[in-house]
Amino acid sequence: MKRRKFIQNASLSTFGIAAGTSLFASKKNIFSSEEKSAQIETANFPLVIATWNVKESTAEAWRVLQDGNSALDAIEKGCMVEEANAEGQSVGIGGLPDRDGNVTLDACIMDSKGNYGAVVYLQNITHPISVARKVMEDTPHVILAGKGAEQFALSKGFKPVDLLTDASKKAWEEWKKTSQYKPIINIENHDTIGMLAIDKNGDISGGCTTSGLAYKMAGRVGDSPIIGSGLFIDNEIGGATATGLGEEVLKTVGSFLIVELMRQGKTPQQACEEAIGRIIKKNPDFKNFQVGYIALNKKGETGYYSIHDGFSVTKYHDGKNENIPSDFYEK
Ligand code: SD4
Repeated sequence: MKRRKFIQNASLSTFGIAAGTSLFASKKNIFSSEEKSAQIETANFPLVIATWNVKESTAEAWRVLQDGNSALDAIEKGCMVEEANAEGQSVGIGGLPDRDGNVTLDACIMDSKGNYGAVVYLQNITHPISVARKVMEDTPHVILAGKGAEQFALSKGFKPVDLLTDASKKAWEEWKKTSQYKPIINIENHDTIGMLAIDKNGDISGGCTTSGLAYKMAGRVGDSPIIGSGLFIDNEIGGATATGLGEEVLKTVGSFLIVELMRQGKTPQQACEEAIGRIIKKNPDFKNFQVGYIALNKKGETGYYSIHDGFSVTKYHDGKNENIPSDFYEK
């Protein structure tokens, strides 16, 4: 206690000595330079970035941001577009099932105040991102799982839906002929959504929604709904989110790691690269699986990186909605 107080006092007085004279002598200058930097930074707002090629989702999020709504609203509405797309086989309706033929969804959402809500192993509901938001806003908890999550969703007026489409059922029946389980690089079909947004006020929120790995064991939960792994936001610093083989993201708590690296001064790009490097160092099998990260900092700067070729991001900024290929480690 004493020591901490001493350190606090010491740093305060150091600040006073180092900056004191100019601070008080030129208060006016300080304010004007702050205003200047605020101008430069807000020029980057609003902005939305998401994993994979999901232009319709980012366009919806952008529209919500342009209307002056919060980053949180933009995230929910943007993610909902892909969840409702029955052709996408890794999010919401149409997602590929587990090995028993059940479509089970994971999602989470985190706002600029540090609030978080998630659902794991949710069945029969098209919009897990919205249920996650309800968990965050309407319950004293942060994660609801399985039947309990489904009952909660129904109690909130969500309609029960059969999420297994003919195309996904067919793919599952084909898979059953060999029942060979191995993560296939980029099986994600390029639409598992991790999304980060910064609104006009410079506040950051994020979301992540997925049907998880195709043909996973019944009961398996991935990184996407787990705070710090599939998603993390700290509105003082920035946010990060992940896609790919969730087990590897979970073991390295990837999104939290990226935000902490940015806190230490790394750019979003450097932080994503270091988080991928951490996985590569720990798991020599990295040639056989994919992980991709995206990150956004408080200035509206972005970064993205993956282990293998094939990962891309969609960024809506300055009126432009672009799908951009990511740089990657394994060349
Ligand atoms: C998972 N990370 O359940 C998810 C899958 C994914 O793009 O992101 N696919 O492991």
